[in-house]
Amino acid sequence: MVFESPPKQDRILEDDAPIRPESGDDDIVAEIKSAILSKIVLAAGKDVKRANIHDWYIAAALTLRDRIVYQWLQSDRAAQRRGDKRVYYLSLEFLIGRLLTDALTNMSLMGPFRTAVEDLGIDFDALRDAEPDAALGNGGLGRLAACFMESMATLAIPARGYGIRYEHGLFRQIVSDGWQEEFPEQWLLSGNPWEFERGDVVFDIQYGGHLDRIEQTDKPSRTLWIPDETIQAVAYDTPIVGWRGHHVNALRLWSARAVDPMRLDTFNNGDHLGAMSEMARAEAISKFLYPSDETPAGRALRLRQEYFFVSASLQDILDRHLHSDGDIRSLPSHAAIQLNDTHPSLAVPELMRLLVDKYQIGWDDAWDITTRTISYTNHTLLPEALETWQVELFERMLPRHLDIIYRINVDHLAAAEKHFGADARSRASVSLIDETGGRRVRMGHLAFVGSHRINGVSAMHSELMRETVFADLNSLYPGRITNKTNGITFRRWLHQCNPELTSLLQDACGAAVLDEPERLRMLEPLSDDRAFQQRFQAVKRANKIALAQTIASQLGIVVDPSALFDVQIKRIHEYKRQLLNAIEAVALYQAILANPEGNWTPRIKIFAGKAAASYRQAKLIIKFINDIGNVINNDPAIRDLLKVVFIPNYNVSAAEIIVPASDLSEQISTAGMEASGTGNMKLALNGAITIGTLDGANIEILEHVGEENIFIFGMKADEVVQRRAMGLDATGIISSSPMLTGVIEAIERGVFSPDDPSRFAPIAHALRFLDHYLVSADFEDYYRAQRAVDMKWHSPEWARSSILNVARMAWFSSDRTIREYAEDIWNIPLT
Ligand code: 26W
Repeated sequence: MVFESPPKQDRILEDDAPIRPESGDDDIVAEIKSAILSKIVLAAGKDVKRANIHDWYIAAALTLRDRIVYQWLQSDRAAQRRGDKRVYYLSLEFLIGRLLTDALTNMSLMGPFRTAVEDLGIDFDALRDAEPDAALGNGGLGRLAACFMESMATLAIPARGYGIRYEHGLFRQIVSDGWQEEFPEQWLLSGNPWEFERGDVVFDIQYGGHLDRIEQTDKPSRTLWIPDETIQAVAYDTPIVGWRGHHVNALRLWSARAVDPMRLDTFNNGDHLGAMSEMARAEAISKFLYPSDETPAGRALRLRQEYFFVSASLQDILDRHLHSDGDIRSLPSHAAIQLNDTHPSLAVPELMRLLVDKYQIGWDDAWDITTRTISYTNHTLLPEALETWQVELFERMLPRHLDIIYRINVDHLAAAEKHFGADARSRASVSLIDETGGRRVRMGHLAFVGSHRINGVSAMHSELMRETVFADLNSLYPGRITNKTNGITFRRWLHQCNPELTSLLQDACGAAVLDEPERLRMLEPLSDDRAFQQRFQAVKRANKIALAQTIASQLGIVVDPSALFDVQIKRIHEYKRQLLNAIEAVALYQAILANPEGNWTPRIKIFAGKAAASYRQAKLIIKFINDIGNVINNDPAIRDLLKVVFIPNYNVSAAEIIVPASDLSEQISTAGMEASGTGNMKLALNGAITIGTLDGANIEILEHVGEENIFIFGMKADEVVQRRAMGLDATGIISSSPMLTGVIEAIERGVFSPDDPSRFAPIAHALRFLDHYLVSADFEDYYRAQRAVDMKWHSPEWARSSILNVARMAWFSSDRTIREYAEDIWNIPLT
């Protein structure tokens, strides 16, 4: 065997190893080749001659995994020995994408592996593309969790991510005749080489049943929960390698299974079919990711999922803590539990249940332990996305947890009464139970009350948390809300996805720029240097040619790489306003038709994103984009000055191709509605200039890049509130804008849907009378800002601004974000 002894550490840890060495030295390449060949035979059980590209991918991944495992065990042992505090990141979503290139980059083994694979006669890029994209998340929140896992490993913070091992991740999107269709995703179909099934880490998860109160003479009464359903959670661990391979953490995902059929009454009564259906019911819990984004799922299965992963994770955390420390009371000094949105809020009552019912700790002590251990990140203030659950459903599924929530609420409302006095409105507004129209448990309030820190994800969002949704809670518990502006991992979103730019940056700022992103500042004096601008633009052009090839081969649309690539890639949602971008395309189309000889800037408008399957208006917007594309792209009168392209099945891997090829980044949400955004950071880091509203982290991007290097337009958050208060009718705005009138009338005439002229009536109607997202209200200013983009595109100022965007993005590294969490929330010292 080739890898019986640990690989030579000096190779992996070399500090100034280049990101992509031209080729590894001969013996390491030979070692890798021979290991890959043995994996094909011994792990896949195949003759090398019969191996297909997928077999090669599995063999390469297993070969790399062997090297990671040594480092992983070492990281764990070292943390254990030092008694380090650990972070537990609880998230229903981890949008990790592919792992091979990530792990290769971070292990500094990209060069040797590429050489080894190609020496074996295999196309490395094809092998890389054979890995399915792990899409265990919907969008921003799930991708943030993945970036954070990588940054925690990079900063050598002992951490573990906890989530669900969904058998089917986010649906595959097919665009058929312009309409989105959803198909199940099958990432596990051909096996997953990264994970380790932990057959010995299994917990019982219980639901339903009833409570018994046991009165005790000299002590408070006790409550016994007698559940009527038990299922099991089995752990699967995936190693997450930090930059330079110094530290490796685990992502632990739970898979649901029925208890041993021999333990099922139905089975023992001879009802084998009944037993099968019980098994299917248990396994349903980890079958699908809920594909909703910003709209509550509202289904019992979702609540079952939430409890399933929370309970398994907490049992695991407490077991581990007791094993290493022996004293359950010291939990807050050894564990920080971070709740990624409200989806894991049940951690609050579950930790209380385990402490009080299982470990017999008094209520007040248990509450102190709980609040000192847990903290909560909020990712959205959209009222429709704030999770609540019907009390009746809760009581049926988790009676003991509801009981605990009521008990927490008693103390909490007593504190509220003291604070707010007779003000019943404030008391009702902070209660864990919403009594307006059917009683519901407020998961955001529950997470807030059970946490010592609550954070928003951009400066503006955290401020709006204090002023709006959590205003009363903030007044009751002042100082708990803090801001942690999001970040992105530069390893994936620069080094790996844009290797050519990375080499140029290494040339310009020194190789250390890979470890110290602040060095990007050294680009500033080069931003005016014509020779440097040309090198920078040559990289961008090469990336655009690659994207153009993908578009041509996938969609049959030919786009000119010298045109401006105007990109909006994200979930499709009305508040993100893909519609504003699309109607601007229509307005521009009409303007070009009216003045074909004008000095127009050739543009390719590129859209990509998925709509929740049940979100009708978002799906109609996808159809609208495709239909206007059909008309515009095929109209010879505009001579290719404008094209509209919708790239189907947007996912992490698609983003890795689109982001480096973008010139203009569309971040145009209605002000006050996008909590942060992280795509805005990825695009700016790769040299795209932002056109955006004063929303979320755009504001901080503006502060960093400077106002001459970004295009800002539109109403501000407070103006949005004022304008909505005046009503949603946009008739006045439309009549004062001939351009907008022209656009809406064309939509209504069926110019873009001649086969069904009324198809887009709901869109025209919203633009005219229900302008909740201020698409009509912001249209003129957006159109103006887009013409300023056109002007700048033709001047050397474009390259300058683009370079300055890259130069000034260091602060948006998720390493910075994680350092702030470690200091202010987790209380973990960093060296
Ligand atoms: C209950 C249904 C549901 C599901 C998901 C409600 C809300 C969500 C998420 C909070 C949606 C989400 O991904 N939010 C995004 O989080 C990113 C990371 O912080 C931010 O950058 C985005 O602005 C925010 O929309």
